[in-house]
Amino acid sequence: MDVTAIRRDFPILNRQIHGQPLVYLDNAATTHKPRPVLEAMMAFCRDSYGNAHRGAHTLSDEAGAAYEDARERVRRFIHAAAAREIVFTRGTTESINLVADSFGRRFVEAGDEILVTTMEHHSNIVPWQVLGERTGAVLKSVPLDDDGHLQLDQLEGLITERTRLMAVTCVSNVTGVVNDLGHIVRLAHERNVPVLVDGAQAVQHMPVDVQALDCDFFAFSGHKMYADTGIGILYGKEKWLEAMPPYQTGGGMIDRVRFDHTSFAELPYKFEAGTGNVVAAVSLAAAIDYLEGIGLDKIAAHEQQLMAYATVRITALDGVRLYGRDEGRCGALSFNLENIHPFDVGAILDELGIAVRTGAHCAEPLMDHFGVAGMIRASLAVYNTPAEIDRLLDGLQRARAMLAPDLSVRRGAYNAG
Ligand code: C6P
Repeated sequence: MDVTAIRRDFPILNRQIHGQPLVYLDNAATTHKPRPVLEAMMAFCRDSYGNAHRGAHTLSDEAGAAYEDARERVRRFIHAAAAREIVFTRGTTESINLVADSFGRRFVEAGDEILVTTMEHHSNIVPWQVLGERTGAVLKSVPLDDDGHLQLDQLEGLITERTRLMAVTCVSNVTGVVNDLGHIVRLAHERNVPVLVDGAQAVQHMPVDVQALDCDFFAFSGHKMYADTGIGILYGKEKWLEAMPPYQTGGGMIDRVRFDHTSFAELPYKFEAGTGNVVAAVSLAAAIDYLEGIGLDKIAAHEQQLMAYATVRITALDGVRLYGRDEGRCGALSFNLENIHPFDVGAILDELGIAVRTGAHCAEPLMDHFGVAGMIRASLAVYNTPAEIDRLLDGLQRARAMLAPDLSVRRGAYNAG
């Protein structure tokens, strides 16, 4: 894989930040867009823009065709059986809210249980909690070991005859831990419990096959995989989506409207009320083309190599605490420097042109598990390089020298960087 050529596809990587070349290591928050994605959005807006599935004219037809073409590319990308199973949403958060609301109204009652894990992003906790408040269902959570990995030996005991659904992330947005979804789905299905997978931190890093995985729902966002914001996907097995009531109502999701009764459109339109984000859908199709053009396997190999390098270098820092075990870490790597607040490190790194995320990463139960208020997170994409990891390390050494000089002097690293 030619990373130099790939970097040329991303105009924003030429930005200077505070007079320094940008090092962008906040890809788990959102990724940047390559030229083919920017150009596809521009070409659609310039030449074919219209409201999808709404008009009798050519531009509306072209917009509708672009929207459905994007749906079909998403279907192929995650290997779903049918385009009917691909619902456009605003993002992972809306996809999960859709299931919590709609599945919840049809299948969840007081005393039932929803099972999540302690490493989930807030978007895969709060919708279930709110469902519990509305219905009287109970939220349970698979605990973590000291390294922040799932205690899978507890899973069997946590799935009961009242468990209505299990919701679990494929990859942690904090530690980069990749969960053993094959095992989880098998165990849940043995007890007739459907599984929702939060794929927000997976699809950009590894090939995904929802049929091989056999999950019941799979959610992800376009903006974390080189497409635009405002587009996400909910994959759901047809048998569930057919049984679930509409999430939002209004234009586009109806079959027939009378004041005494409304019937709803077929899948997937039943779940797509209002005008969809056609421009972002076009960007998603282009992003999928881009990823597939490089090859998900090649991207995964490049990122794994880079992650191994970053892990070795960060581990070698004095007074560093790295979270999660090294094996199989994917995309994100989080750590703290002894006696230094992560926000201060983030501010100094920004002055040096280096973008990382600091804070709780929308995963407060996970922060509580580790007993910290926040962490520094570096997260990788296809365009990152070992030289950028070196810049990060120089920046971290400089931040530590400024913020904890005693520790640095004691360890002889005051002048580093
Ligand atoms: N995590 C991060 O910096 P949305 O905002 O709907 O596109 O994605 C929500 C979401 C759900 N699940 C996981 C595992 C995620 O990582 C995210 C988004 C970003 O970690 C922004 S908080």
